[in-house]
Amino acid sequence: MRILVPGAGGQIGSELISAVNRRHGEDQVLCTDLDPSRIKDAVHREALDVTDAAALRDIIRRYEINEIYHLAAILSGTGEKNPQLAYRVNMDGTFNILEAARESGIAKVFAPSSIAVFGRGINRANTGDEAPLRPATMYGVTKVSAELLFDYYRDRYDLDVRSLRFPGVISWKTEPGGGSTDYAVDIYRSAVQRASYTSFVRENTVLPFMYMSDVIRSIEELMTAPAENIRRSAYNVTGFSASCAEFAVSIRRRFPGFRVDYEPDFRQEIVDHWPQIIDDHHAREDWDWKPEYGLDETSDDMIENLSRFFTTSRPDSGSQVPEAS
Ligand code: NAD
Ligand code: AKB
Repeated sequence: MRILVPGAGGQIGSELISAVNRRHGEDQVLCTDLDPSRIKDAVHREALDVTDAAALRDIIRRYEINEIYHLAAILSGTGEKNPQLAYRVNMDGTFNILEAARESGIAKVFAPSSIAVFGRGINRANTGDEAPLRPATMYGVTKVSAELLFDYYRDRYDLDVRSLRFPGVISWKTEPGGGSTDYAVDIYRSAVQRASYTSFVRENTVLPFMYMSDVIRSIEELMTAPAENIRRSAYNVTGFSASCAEFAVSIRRRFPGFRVDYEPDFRQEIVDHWPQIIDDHHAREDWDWKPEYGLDETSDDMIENLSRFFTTSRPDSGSQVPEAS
């Protein structure tokens, strides 16, 4: 056994598994989560709470793990409802992963960061890698701290840990897990199921996003890049930027009568601190990052796949795809 994927049942994990299986062979991949029954497409799955350092060490030893994709986390929306939980899972969990990796001589670790590392004092219209890291959420605080730990473990222990600051991730296979950019997934799920959607952020709120195919490719490209090309622990990456109104326009190309109403909630204040446009030129220069999906390509793929799944997910079809909330 070689690869461990903690948090495999989540939005990114549920799709990264297939890519990791393809590259390493599914027999070589152990997928874990709090509730492993949520994990699909895995030959080996187990329950693992990443805050339990002893259990993590035991799994790494038993399965002879030598590479980790650490996806277990509490995201920004859930994190602002329960900052103590976000601190525990994101800080203790990440520290436990890095310590276990150091102790066991793990070859490589991937752990995502987020645009939530940014906050006060940035140029939101062009946020580069070196912009100030002064987040306004507990989620952001834990992501900045994780990045500092990545630097420390790289410098002090020569641990090959690599990270990407993802923007809002858009995908159709698994519902998003409590982030403030979840509206950009929910809007598609509503579009294919009903004629309207009520957004929890304002119409003119612009944020950066990435479609899941680009997310998975960026992880693979980062993780297979030669070590000498990796000049920072965490890289900005982005796909495209759009306002909620622009999502609606893109969706109306396929559903002309689709209506969007706006009832901003506590997540509006969170995203008001985040970048609108990300400068990811370091990723482009160091390991040739280039996104493939813009807004309309994302809309077309989301609508096509969700339409197919919601059609086949009627009670008599046996599909697991959940209803849009
Ligand atoms: P998600 O919420 O969908 O999945 C996270 C998984 O972690 C869940 O399956 C959850 O059960 C699991 N988890 C929570 N607490 C745990 C614990 N104590 N022990 C083990 N597992 C636990 O999140 P995601 O969207 O898949 O995010 C994966 C990573 O990518 C996170 O680090 C997140 O911060 C980062 N990220 C995600 C986005 C996005 O838009 N999805 C954007 C930027 C960064
Ligand atoms: C969230 O909204 O919390 C995530 C993220 C941008 O990190 N989607």
